[in-house]
Amino acid sequence: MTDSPDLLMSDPTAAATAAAAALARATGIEHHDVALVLGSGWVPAADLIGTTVADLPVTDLPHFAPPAVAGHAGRVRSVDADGTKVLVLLGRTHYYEQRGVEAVAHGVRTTAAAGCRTIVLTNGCGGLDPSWVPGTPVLISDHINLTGASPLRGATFIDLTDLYSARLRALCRELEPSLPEGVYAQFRGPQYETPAEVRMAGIMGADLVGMSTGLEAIAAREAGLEILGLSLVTNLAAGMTGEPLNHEEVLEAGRAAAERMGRLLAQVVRAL
Ligand code: 8IG
Repeated sequence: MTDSPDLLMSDPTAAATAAAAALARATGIEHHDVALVLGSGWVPAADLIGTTVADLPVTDLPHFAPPAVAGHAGRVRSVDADGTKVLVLLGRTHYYEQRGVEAVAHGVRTTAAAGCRTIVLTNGCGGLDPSWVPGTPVLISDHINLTGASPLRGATFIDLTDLYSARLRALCRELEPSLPEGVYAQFRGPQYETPAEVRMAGIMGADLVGMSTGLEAIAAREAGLEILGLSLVTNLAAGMTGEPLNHEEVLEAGRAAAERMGRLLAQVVRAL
């Protein structure tokens, strides 16, 4: 099928193949090894991962949407981490942008088409454990998808057991034994939760609330990628502190944690 603006909707896999081909042309790197998606709070850590080989706006690649959120950079980078070729997406398309699940999954599918076998999905999120102060990194152990959506089409009954690789979580805990684990509940957003929704998520078994990673993880599993999920708790979830939530606090927690997260990611991509 030839490329056209409609390809993302008619054949998302072909759209990802087209984007990966454009990426190879733009970066000069034919195949990448590891994908890294940097969410809110993680972008300042990007410079610490390795040597930047190429850096371009995602909109230079076919079927990528421009970033909708301040603090979501909308760039793609090829980084060399001691020989490991890391494809870094700085920013992502969220489901609440209403561009469809195809746009949400396009970045993940492009990394698979670019040769990646492993993907590290990061996000900024709200935490339900009061001991997790803003700036605490948490390994995602599982998720609860509360969006009502899926990136899959048709009778695609894929298994989500061990979606967030136990092997990769164990590897992270070898690097940083104090890393806690938690279940991530994905809400549609863009509004933050009500305090009652946060209590509901806790009763359901969630420890983290966010707006991104679950749908991407499902698309990544379908694409055959091994998945590591890392959340940065940038705020306590709504209703837990008595203070309202604001986006500036999220960005500040990311800036404050950048060095620690950068060091962690640099170690992780080298150990995969
Ligand atoms: I950063 O408290 C960030 N993203 N749903 N709730 C949800 N998403 C978030 C939150 C939060 N903080």
